[in-house]
Amino acid sequence: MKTNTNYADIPDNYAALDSSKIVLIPVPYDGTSTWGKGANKGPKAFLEASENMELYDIETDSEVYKNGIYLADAVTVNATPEATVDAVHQETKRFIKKNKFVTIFGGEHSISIGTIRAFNEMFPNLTVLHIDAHADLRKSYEGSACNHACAVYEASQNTNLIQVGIRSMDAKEKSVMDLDKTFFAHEMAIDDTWMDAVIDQMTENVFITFDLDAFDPSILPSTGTPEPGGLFWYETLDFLKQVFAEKNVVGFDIVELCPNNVDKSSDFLAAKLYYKMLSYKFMGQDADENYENTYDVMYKPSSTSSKFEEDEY
Ligand SMILES: [Mn+2]
Repeated sequence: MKTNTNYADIPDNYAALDSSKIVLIPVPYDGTSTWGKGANKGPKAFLEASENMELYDIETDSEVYKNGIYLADAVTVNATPEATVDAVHQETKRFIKKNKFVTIFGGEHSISIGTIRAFNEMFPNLTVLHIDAHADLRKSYEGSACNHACAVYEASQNTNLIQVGIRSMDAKEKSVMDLDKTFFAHEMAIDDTWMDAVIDQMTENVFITFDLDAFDPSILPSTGTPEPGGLFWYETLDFLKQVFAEKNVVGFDIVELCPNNVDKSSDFLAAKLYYKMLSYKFMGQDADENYENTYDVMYKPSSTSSKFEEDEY
Protein backbone atom coordinates (compact mmCIF):
# COMPACT_ATOMS: atom_id res chain seq x y z
CA MET A 1 0.00 0.00 0.00
CA LYS A 2 1.13 3.55 -0.58
CA THR A 3 2.47 5.29 2.47
CA ASN A 4 4.74 7.68 0.63
CA THR A 5 2.13 10.46 0.59
CA ASN A 6 1.20 12.52 3.64
CA TYR A 7 -1.68 11.65 5.92
CA ALA A 8 -4.81 13.50 4.66
CA ASP A 9 -2.62 15.30 2.11
CA ILE A 10 -1.43 17.70 4.80
CA PRO A 11 1.43 20.03 3.83
CA ASP A 12 4.98 18.60 4.12
CA ASN A 13 5.89 20.92 6.99
CA TYR A 14 3.24 19.22 9.14
CA ALA A 15 4.14 15.68 8.07
CA ALA A 16 7.85 15.30 8.92
CA LEU A 17 8.81 12.87 11.68
CA ASP A 18 11.01 15.27 13.63
CA SER A 19 8.44 18.03 13.98
CA SER A 20 5.34 15.82 14.33
CA LYS A 21 3.81 15.15 17.74
CA ILE A 22 1.60 12.40 16.32
CA VAL A 23 2.63 9.18 14.54
CA LEU A 24 0.22 7.01 12.57
CA ILE A 25 1.27 3.41 11.90
CA PRO A 26 -0.85 1.52 9.33
CA VAL A 27 -1.06 -2.25 9.75
CA PRO A 28 -2.80 -3.78 6.70
CA TYR A 29 -3.13 -7.24 8.20
CA ASP A 30 -5.87 -9.85 7.92
CA GLY A 31 -4.19 -13.12 8.86
CA THR A 32 -6.63 -14.58 11.36
CA SER A 33 -10.11 -13.24 10.59
CA THR A 34 -12.70 -15.99 10.48
CA TRP A 35 -15.71 -14.53 8.70
CA GLY A 36 -15.68 -11.32 6.63
CA LYS A 37 -12.22 -10.97 5.07
CA GLY A 38 -10.63 -7.73 3.95
CA ALA A 39 -9.38 -5.87 7.03
CA ASN A 40 -5.99 -5.77 5.28
CA LYS A 41 -7.56 -3.18 2.96
CA GLY A 42 -8.69 -1.06 5.92
CA PRO A 43 -5.72 1.33 6.17
CA LYS A 44 -5.81 2.20 2.46
CA ALA A 45 -9.54 2.96 2.51
CA PHE A 46 -9.11 4.94 5.73
CA LEU A 47 -6.26 7.01 4.26
CA GLU A 48 -8.19 7.68 1.05
CA ALA A 49 -11.24 8.82 3.01
CA SER A 50 -8.99 11.01 5.20
CA GLU A 51 -7.77 12.82 2.08
CA ASN A 52 -11.35 13.91 1.40
CA MET A 53 -12.06 15.18 4.91
CA GLU A 54 -12.18 18.79 6.14
CA LEU A 55 -9.27 19.39 8.49
CA TYR A 56 -10.94 22.06 10.59
CA ASP A 57 -12.92 20.54 13.47
CA ILE A 58 -15.95 22.68 14.31
CA GLU A 59 -16.62 21.26 17.78
CA THR A 60 -13.10 21.85 19.14
CA ASP A 61 -12.46 24.89 16.92
CA SER A 62 -9.10 23.39 15.99
CA GLU A 63 -6.92 22.10 13.18
CA VAL A 64 -5.18 19.28 14.98
CA TYR A 65 -2.96 18.37 12.00
CA LYS A 66 -0.92 21.49 12.79
CA ASN A 67 0.56 19.49 15.67
CA GLY A 68 2.17 17.38 12.96
CA ILE A 69 1.08 13.89 11.90
CA TYR A 70 3.78 11.57 10.61
CA LEU A 71 2.57 8.67 8.49
CA ALA A 72 4.94 5.79 9.23
CA ASP A 73 5.69 2.96 6.84
CA ALA A 74 3.08 0.25 7.10
CA VAL A 75 3.88 -2.86 9.13
CA THR A 76 3.56 -5.61 6.53
CA VAL A 77 5.12 -8.60 8.32
CA ASN A 78 2.56 -11.40 7.94
CA ALA A 79 4.42 -14.73 7.91
CA THR A 80 2.68 -15.87 11.10
CA PRO A 81 0.26 -14.20 13.54
CA GLU A 82 3.03 -14.22 16.16
CA ALA A 83 5.48 -12.48 13.79
CA THR A 84 2.91 -9.78 13.00
CA VAL A 85 2.19 -9.12 16.68
CA ASP A 86 5.91 -8.96 17.37
CA ALA A 87 6.53 -6.49 14.52
CA VAL A 88 3.66 -4.26 15.65
CA HIS A 89 4.96 -4.38 19.22
CA GLN A 90 8.48 -3.33 18.19
CA GLU A 91 7.38 -0.59 15.82
CA THR A 92 4.90 0.88 18.31
CA LYS A 93 7.52 0.92 21.05
CA ARG A 94 10.10 2.52 18.76
CA PHE A 95 7.86 5.54 18.18
CA ILE A 96 6.77 5.80 21.83
CA LYS A 97 10.48 6.11 22.68
CA LYS A 98 10.70 9.02 20.23
CA ASN A 99 8.22 10.80 22.51
CA LYS A 100 5.36 10.76 19.99
CA PHE A 101 1.63 10.32 20.51
CA VAL A 102 1.44 6.95 18.77
CA THR A 103 -1.68 5.77 16.94
CA ILE A 104 -2.19 2.61 14.91
CA PHE A 105 -4.75 1.79 12.22
CA GLY A 106 -5.42 -1.91 11.47
CA GLY A 107 -5.92 -4.46 10.26
CA GLU A 108 -7.82 -6.96 12.27
CA HIS A 109 -7.87 -6.96 16.02
CA SER A 110 -5.01 -9.37 16.70
CA ILE A 111 -2.58 -6.52 15.97
CA SER A 112 -3.72 -4.92 19.24
CA ILE A 113 -1.93 -7.65 21.18
CA GLY A 114 1.26 -5.97 19.95
CA THR A 115 0.14 -2.37 20.46
CA ILE A 116 -1.12 -3.02 24.00
CA ARG A 117 2.06 -4.90 24.90
CA ALA A 118 4.15 -1.91 23.79
CA PHE A 119 2.14 0.66 25.74
CA ASN A 120 1.99 -1.58 28.80
CA GLU A 121 5.79 -1.81 28.79
CA MET A 122 6.17 1.97 28.59
CA PHE A 123 3.45 3.38 30.84
CA PRO A 124 2.91 2.33 34.47
CA ASN A 125 -0.45 1.17 35.76
CA LEU A 126 -2.09 1.15 32.35
CA THR A 127 -5.83 1.01 31.76
CA VAL A 128 -6.82 -0.58 28.45
CA LEU A 129 -10.18 0.76 27.32
CA HIS A 130 -11.50 -1.89 24.94
CA ILE A 131 -14.46 -0.70 22.83
CA ASP A 132 -15.85 -3.63 20.84
CA ALA A 133 -18.91 -5.76 20.12
CA HIS A 134 -16.89 -8.85 21.08
CA ALA A 135 -15.21 -9.87 24.31
CA ASP A 136 -12.03 -11.15 22.55
CA LEU A 137 -10.95 -12.92 25.75
CA ARG A 138 -10.01 -16.35 24.43
CA LYS A 139 -6.59 -17.54 25.55
CA SER A 140 -6.06 -19.11 22.14
CA TYR A 141 -8.15 -19.70 19.05
CA GLU A 142 -7.54 -21.92 16.03
CA GLY A 143 -4.15 -22.85 17.40
CA SER A 144 -2.77 -19.39 18.09
CA ALA A 145 -2.77 -16.97 21.02
CA CYS A 146 -2.36 -14.20 18.42
CA ASN A 147 -5.82 -14.61 16.90
CA HIS A 148 -8.34 -11.74 16.67
CA ALA A 149 -10.56 -13.65 19.13
CA CYS A 150 -7.74 -13.35 21.70
CA ALA A 151 -7.08 -9.62 21.22
CA VAL A 152 -7.35 -8.60 24.88
CA TYR A 153 -6.69 -11.86 26.75
CA GLU A 154 -3.15 -10.74 27.61
CA ALA A 155 -4.46 -7.30 28.62
CA SER A 156 -6.97 -9.01 30.93
CA GLN A 157 -4.04 -10.58 32.76
CA ASN A 158 -1.65 -7.66 33.11
CA THR A 159 -3.50 -4.35 32.66
CA ASN A 160 -6.61 -2.69 34.04
CA LEU A 161 -8.88 -3.89 31.22
CA ILE A 162 -12.28 -2.21 30.82
CA GLN A 163 -14.63 -3.53 28.14
CA VAL A 164 -17.38 -1.39 26.60
CA GLY A 165 -20.12 -2.21 24.09
CA ILE A 166 -19.84 -5.99 24.41
CA ARG A 167 -22.72 -8.00 22.92
CA SER A 168 -21.16 -11.22 21.62
CA MET A 169 -19.05 -13.80 23.47
CA ASP A 170 -18.55 -17.47 24.24
CA ALA A 171 -19.76 -18.75 27.64
CA LYS A 172 -16.19 -19.85 28.43
CA GLU A 173 -15.00 -16.24 28.30
CA LYS A 174 -17.01 -15.55 31.46
CA SER A 175 -14.28 -17.20 33.53
CA VAL A 176 -11.79 -14.53 32.36
CA MET A 177 -14.13 -11.55 32.30
CA ASP A 178 -14.25 -9.03 35.17
CA LEU A 179 -17.94 -8.13 35.36
CA ASP A 180 -17.28 -4.93 37.35
CA LYS A 181 -15.26 -3.67 34.39
CA THR A 182 -17.49 -4.97 31.61
CA PHE A 183 -20.19 -2.77 30.10
CA PHE A 184 -22.60 -4.80 28.01
CA ALA A 185 -24.42 -3.09 25.15
CA HIS A 186 -27.87 -4.24 26.30
CA GLU A 187 -27.28 -2.55 29.67
CA MET A 188 -25.77 0.61 28.18
CA ALA A 189 -28.90 0.97 26.02
CA ILE A 190 -31.12 1.48 29.06
CA ASP A 191 -28.72 3.14 31.53
CA ASP A 192 -27.31 6.54 30.66
CA THR A 193 -24.89 6.57 33.61
CA TRP A 194 -22.51 4.13 31.92
CA MET A 195 -20.02 6.78 30.79
CA ASP A 196 -19.28 7.95 34.33
CA ALA A 197 -19.20 4.36 35.56
CA VAL A 198 -16.58 3.43 32.94
CA ILE A 199 -14.40 6.45 33.74
CA ASP A 200 -14.63 5.69 37.47
CA GLN A 201 -12.90 2.35 36.82
CA MET A 202 -9.91 3.93 35.04
CA THR A 203 -6.38 4.62 36.22
CA GLU A 204 -4.69 7.81 34.99
CA ASN A 205 -2.88 6.32 31.95
CA VAL A 206 -5.32 5.02 29.36
CA PHE A 207 -4.76 3.24 26.05
CA ILE A 208 -7.83 2.89 23.82
CA THR A 209 -8.28 -0.06 21.49
CA PHE A 210 -11.29 0.68 19.29
CA ASP A 211 -12.80 -2.14 17.25
CA LEU A 212 -15.09 -0.45 14.71
CA ASP A 213 -17.66 -3.24 15.05
CA ALA A 214 -18.54 -1.63 18.39
CA PHE A 215 -20.59 0.78 16.27
CA ASP A 216 -24.08 -0.16 15.23
CA PRO A 217 -23.94 -1.78 11.76
CA SER A 218 -26.51 0.77 10.56
CA ILE A 219 -23.80 3.44 10.73
CA LEU A 220 -20.77 1.19 10.13
CA PRO A 221 -21.61 -1.83 7.99
CA SER A 222 -18.07 -2.34 6.59
CA THR A 223 -16.57 -4.58 9.24
CA GLY A 224 -15.77 -8.28 9.34
CA THR A 225 -18.20 -9.32 12.09
CA PRO A 226 -21.12 -6.87 12.32
CA GLU A 227 -23.38 -7.22 15.36
CA PRO A 228 -26.71 -5.44 15.91
CA GLY A 229 -27.25 -3.18 18.91
CA GLY A 230 -24.10 -1.09 18.81
CA LEU A 231 -22.94 2.42 19.60
CA PHE A 232 -24.06 5.49 17.69
CA TRP A 233 -21.98 8.45 16.61
CA TYR A 234 -22.72 11.21 19.09
CA GLU A 235 -22.82 9.04 22.21
CA THR A 236 -19.45 7.61 21.18
CA LEU A 237 -17.95 11.07 20.67
CA ASP A 238 -19.44 12.31 23.94
CA PHE A 239 -17.85 9.39 25.78
CA LEU A 240 -14.45 9.71 24.08
CA LYS A 241 -14.36 13.45 24.68
CA GLN A 242 -14.86 12.86 28.42
CA VAL A 243 -12.16 10.19 28.53
CA PHE A 244 -9.64 12.47 26.80
CA ALA A 245 -10.59 15.37 29.09
CA GLU A 246 -10.36 13.44 32.36
CA LYS A 247 -7.54 10.96 31.75
CA ASN A 248 -4.06 10.83 30.24
CA VAL A 249 -4.78 8.97 27.01
CA VAL A 250 -1.34 7.72 25.96
CA GLY A 251 -2.28 6.35 22.52
CA PHE A 252 -4.93 4.42 20.64
CA ASP A 253 -5.57 1.97 17.86
CA ILE A 254 -8.55 1.59 15.55
CA VAL A 255 -9.13 -1.81 13.92
CA GLU A 256 -11.44 -3.95 11.79
CA LEU A 257 -12.40 -1.63 8.95
CA CYS A 258 -13.27 -4.07 6.17
CA PRO A 259 -14.00 -1.85 3.15
CA ASN A 260 -16.07 -2.69 0.08
CA ASN A 261 -16.90 -0.90 -3.17
CA VAL A 262 -20.51 -0.14 -2.32
CA ASP A 263 -20.34 1.47 1.12
CA LYS A 264 -17.89 4.35 1.42
CA SER A 265 -19.55 5.91 4.46
CA SER A 266 -17.86 3.43 6.83
CA ASP A 267 -14.43 4.44 5.51
CA PHE A 268 -15.34 8.04 6.08
CA LEU A 269 -16.67 7.37 9.59
CA ALA A 270 -13.36 5.71 10.47
CA ALA A 271 -11.42 8.67 9.07
CA LYS A 272 -13.54 11.11 11.03
CA LEU A 273 -13.34 9.06 14.25
CA TYR A 274 -9.54 9.04 14.05
CA TYR A 275 -9.38 12.79 13.49
CA LYS A 276 -11.92 13.46 16.27
CA MET A 277 -9.85 11.45 18.74
CA LEU A 278 -6.75 13.48 17.84
CA SER A 279 -8.78 16.69 18.13
CA TYR A 280 -9.90 15.73 21.64
CA LYS A 281 -6.36 14.76 22.64
CA PHE A 282 -4.83 18.09 21.64
CA MET A 283 -7.86 20.29 22.36
CA GLY A 284 -6.95 23.61 23.95
CA GLN A 285 -3.22 23.12 23.40
CA ASP A 286 -1.11 25.41 21.29
CA ALA A 287 0.28 23.57 18.26
CA ASP A 288 3.65 25.25 18.93
CA GLU A 289 3.87 23.90 22.49
CA ASN A 290 6.26 21.06 23.16
CA TYR A 291 4.73 17.63 23.61
CA GLU A 292 5.72 15.03 26.21
CA ASN A 293 4.03 11.69 25.78
CA THR A 294 4.85 11.02 29.49
CA TYR A 295 6.38 7.60 28.94
CA ASP A 296 8.55 6.66 31.87
CA VAL A 297 12.20 6.25 30.88
CA MET A 298 12.97 4.58 34.21
CA TYR A 299 9.92 2.35 34.20
CA LYS A 300 10.76 -1.36 34.34
CA PRO A 301 7.72 -3.54 33.79
CA SER A 302 7.51 -6.47 36.12
CA SER A 303 8.20 -9.87 34.62
CA THR A 304 5.30 -11.35 36.50
CA SER A 305 2.04 -11.58 34.63
CA SER A 306 -0.02 -9.48 37.03
CA LYS A 307 1.80 -6.21 37.46
CA PHE A 308 -1.43 -4.25 37.74
CA GLU A 309 -2.12 -3.49 41.36
CA GLU A 310 -5.70 -2.80 42.22
CA ASP A 311 -4.94 -0.49 45.12
CA GLU A 312 -2.67 1.89 43.26
CA TYR A 313 -5.42 4.19 42.10
MN1 LIG B 1 -15.02 -7.13 17.43
